[in-house]
Amino acid sequence: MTREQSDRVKDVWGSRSPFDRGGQWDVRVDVALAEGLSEADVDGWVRSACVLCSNGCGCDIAVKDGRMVGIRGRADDAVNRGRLGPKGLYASWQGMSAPDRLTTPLIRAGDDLVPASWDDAMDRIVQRSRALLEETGPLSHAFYTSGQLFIEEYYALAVVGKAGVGTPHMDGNTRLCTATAASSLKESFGADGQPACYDDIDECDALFLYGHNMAATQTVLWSRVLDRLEGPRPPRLVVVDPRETPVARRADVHLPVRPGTNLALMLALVREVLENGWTDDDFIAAHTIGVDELRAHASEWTPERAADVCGVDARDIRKAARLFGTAERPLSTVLQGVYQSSQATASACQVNNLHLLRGKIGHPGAGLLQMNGQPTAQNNRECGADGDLPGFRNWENGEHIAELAELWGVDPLKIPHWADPTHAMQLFRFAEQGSIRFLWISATNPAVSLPQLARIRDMLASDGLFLVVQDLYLTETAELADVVLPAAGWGEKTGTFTNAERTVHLSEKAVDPPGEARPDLDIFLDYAQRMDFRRDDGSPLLEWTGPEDAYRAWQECSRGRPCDYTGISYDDLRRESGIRWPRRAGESRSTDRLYADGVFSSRADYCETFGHDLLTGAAVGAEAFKALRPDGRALLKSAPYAGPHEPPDDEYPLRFTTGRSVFHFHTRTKTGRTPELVEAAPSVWVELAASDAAARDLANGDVVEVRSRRGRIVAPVRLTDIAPGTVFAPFHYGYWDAPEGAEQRHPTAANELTITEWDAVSKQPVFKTAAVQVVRAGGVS
Ligand SMILES: Nc1nc2c(c(=O)[nH]1)N[C@H]1C(S)=C(S)[C@@H](COP(=O)(O)OP(=O)(O)OC[C@H]3O[C@@H](n4cnc5c(=O)[nH]c(N)nc54)[C@H](O)[C@@H]3O)O[C@H]1N2
Ligand SMILES: Nc1nc2c(c(=O)[nH]1)N[C@H]1C(S)=C(S)[C@@H](COP(=O)(O)OP(=O)(O)OC[C@H]3O[C@@H](n4cnc5c(=O)[nH]c(N)nc54)[C@H](O)[C@@H]3O)O[C@H]1N2
Ligand code: SF4
Ligand SMILES: [Mo]
Repeated sequence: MTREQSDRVKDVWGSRSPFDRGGQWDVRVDVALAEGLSEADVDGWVRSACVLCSNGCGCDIAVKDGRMVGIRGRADDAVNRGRLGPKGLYASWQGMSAPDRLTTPLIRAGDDLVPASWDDAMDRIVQRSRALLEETGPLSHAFYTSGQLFIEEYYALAVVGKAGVGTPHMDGNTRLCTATAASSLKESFGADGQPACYDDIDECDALFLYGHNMAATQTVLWSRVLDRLEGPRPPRLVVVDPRETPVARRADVHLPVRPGTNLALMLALVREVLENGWTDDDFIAAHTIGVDELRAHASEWTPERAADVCGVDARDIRKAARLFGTAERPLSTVLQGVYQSSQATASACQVNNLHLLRGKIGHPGAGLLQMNGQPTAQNNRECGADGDLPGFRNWENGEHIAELAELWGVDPLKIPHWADPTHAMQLFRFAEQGSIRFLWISATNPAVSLPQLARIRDMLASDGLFLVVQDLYLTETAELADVVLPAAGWGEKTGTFTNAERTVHLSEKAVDPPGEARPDLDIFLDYAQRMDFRRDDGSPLLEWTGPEDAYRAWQECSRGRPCDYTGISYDDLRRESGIRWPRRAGESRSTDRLYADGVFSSRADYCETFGHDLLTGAAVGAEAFKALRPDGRALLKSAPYAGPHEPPDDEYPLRFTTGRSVFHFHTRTKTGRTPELVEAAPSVWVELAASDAAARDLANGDVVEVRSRRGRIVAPVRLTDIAPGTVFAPFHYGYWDAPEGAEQRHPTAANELTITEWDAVSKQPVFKTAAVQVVRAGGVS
């Protein structure tokens, strides 16, 4: 075991510990402490896991004099074996401790937000909420939450929204993040839930990254991959990304597809596997349905045709297909380059199809990860504070609704299930049209993260909308609120969450929150109490006194469902650093890989959805689904290629795509308050290919204006090996720390440019393809 207090800005992935296939990944404990402190100075270490991406690295928080003063990776944690990346090491604790945290509620007084007591702030909320419920009913209310709260908080919010208020207008930024991960798993396998696990990185002989820049976005997982790549018998690596990312640089085959063309490539890969007979016909016959339709969809997609559409070499498509088709243990991961691009669910489902065609699922090294991004996105999907129902229940299945009604002690008719749940973009549209008049936003910053920002800002600021924002900081969104509620965050409250491969961690309270800030759970429970929400027998709807009560209620809700938590208690989580679900009551081991027996979650009485047409999003419906008789078989689903929503043209000739930088998390509320990371990536830039720059007489560092039909940003150019015709900007740079007035002169948020479109099935917005023009910025420096 090594111990590193090294520089995770200069050395993002840390030292190598190469290992062989099937070997053990070594321990390396990364530590960071406030300047001048050593580990001996620390008063105590408190068990937690990092909440700055979906990897969920186990850690301990260093506490001294009642303050967080550092962090240390947990050597015994299966996810990271002690390692932490730049955000975990520097931003997790420093990002919570900035002097400008919200410390009291704020209420609107004209143009200003002024401090108020909790009673005053909650009274305002409850008065408005009551009046609207009486006047117009539950459809006036909406809740828009996060992928960054804890299980306990989501479950409370789900019960409040669905059984207290009774509104279908509930979603989260998980819609922007992993709605397609959920959709593709549901469409192919019948329910959400990650089939593979991280041990498969240790076991695989080929690794496919589809639109996933793991080196920047899950740095610790990439360390694990690097240690395989540098050990004996390394896996072959295939990367699909229009940019020459650090993962692309390590690839055996890099396919720099044009943004928005994934499905064409995926259909070509499917076709190659079918044509070359790389299929497991027994598995297909016993465990899948739909192979003939899939064959028909793929048949016209020769590598040459896909190469033409995607702008890549047909030989590389063949090479990638052969690597997949002949691998013993292929592992695939999929992320935003697919989920936020065109035909997201249809493209992601082709990854599932590739694995199903070869029977490569549920076995060591052979499987797939429809990845998550946010640390607790999985839990929002499980608990149903987004459009889903808790426990992966199916809103079209009356029995499932009855189970929830029983758990919550309310009439089944109270629980909205008469139509599709409202997805985020629709929810904001209803607010714009004025039918939603009460919007409660928690732990997300839509004024920077939603597409077409000018429109979103107008919507949030509109007089007819009562806006509650619950955050750590006065964000761009909070500034537009009628009531701002100061939340306690990571390290200041206790709760559980689940990473991208189903591993659950407990994060314990280490310090008190600043001022009067309160845990999100307490705030939701307080609202329920003040609203006097009750069960049908007259008792209070929620009688939980703290997180462990809420967690126990959630365990009960998960019983018998795919995400069964009944065998994972707080005490278990204090004993074991990270436990995978499902672990049922009485079990002492978890199920590491789902579907090892080839039995999927597609039984009609068990599945989470009856599915959709992948081109139009039209629901299949109970009767048609039952007629297919999936009965535990996986569904090989597909759709014809349709291309990007806004293809380039003469006026807007370039394809605009967006994403992340290794040093910042989203709208930078934490990383932008972390000195090491601000210094590493202080301001916005745009990436351009040399040929596109030359055509515009632009050099590295020249300041340009990028314009779309919806807005503009101003930024210096960075020349990179991005696919020609494509422009990339990071989406981290909003306006909370911009100098006064700069917002108008120097707009920097990528979402000024992005388009209001979404995937037909998952309803995930399309952040990764739009048409733009790039010109030298005139008069701006
Ligand atoms: N440092 C850092 N890490 C993070 C986060 C962060 O903000 N910062 N956020 C976390 C969250 S919530 C998420 S969701 C994940 C996201 O993690 P990733 O999905 O890895 O990150 P992105 O940069 O959004 O997108 C990945 C890649 O998609 C490529 N791409 C763009 N268009 C296309 C296309 O049409 N097809 C294909 N195949 N690729 C395309 C981009 O060039 C980019 O390199 O990261 C998590 N980790
Ligand atoms: N152009 C473009 N846009 C994108 C993307 C992209 O790739 N390109 N990616 C999309 C994706 S994948 C995502 S996940 C979203 C992210 O978008 P957002 O969710 O808007 O981004 P964050 O900055 O993470 O916002 C989280 C907020 O929660 C607050 N917070 C943190 N912890 C707590 C807590 O415990 N309690 C409370 N109440 N508040 C807390 C933080 O201070 C912060 O303001 O952006 C999406 N938008
Ligand atoms: S990889 Fe993700 S979870 Fe791990 S330390 Fe980095 S940001 Fe945190
Ligand atoms: Mo995300």
